[in-house]
Amino acid sequence: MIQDVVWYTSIFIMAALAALFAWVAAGADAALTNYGPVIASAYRLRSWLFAAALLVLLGFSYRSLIELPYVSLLPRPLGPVGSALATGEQWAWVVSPNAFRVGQTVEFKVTSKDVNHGFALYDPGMRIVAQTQAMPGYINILRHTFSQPGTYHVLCLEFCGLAHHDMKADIVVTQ
Ligand SMILES: [Cu+2]
Repeated sequence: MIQDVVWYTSIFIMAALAALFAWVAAGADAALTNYGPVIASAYRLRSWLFAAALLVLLGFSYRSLIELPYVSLLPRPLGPVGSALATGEQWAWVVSPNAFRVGQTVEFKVTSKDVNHGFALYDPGMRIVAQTQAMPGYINILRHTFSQPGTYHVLCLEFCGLAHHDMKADIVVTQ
């Protein structure tokens, strides 16, 4: 249905454009010999368009750069920030410490002992709430504020070998 509407609309617009081109072509040999004023006004319009485009570009650049450094976009902790080290290896997660309080913001320092892993944090209802890469030789910072009590789970999101599915760790969050 919608395809038909788009199709007939396109046909109509193309036919109208073709008719316009034919009309301009038919009148092309009519006497219009003084192009000077036309060229001058076209150049004026072009200058205005360039200035407008520059203004828009500068506006968007300012708006996107003002947030730098983007660290400020991390969720603002309500209280003190806890810290935990999360290390992935074939095939386990070691998260230390692994017990936190509700409302606590935890800064996970995520790394790997061997190959790339995907650090994924799941809430007690098995909904993913945060994730980052775990890479050997790098530490990625992941902040999460625990909003409900229960047992959270850490799983691997990147296929890393035979027992990839066995990479599980628990994090207990209490009131
Ligand atoms: Cu893995």
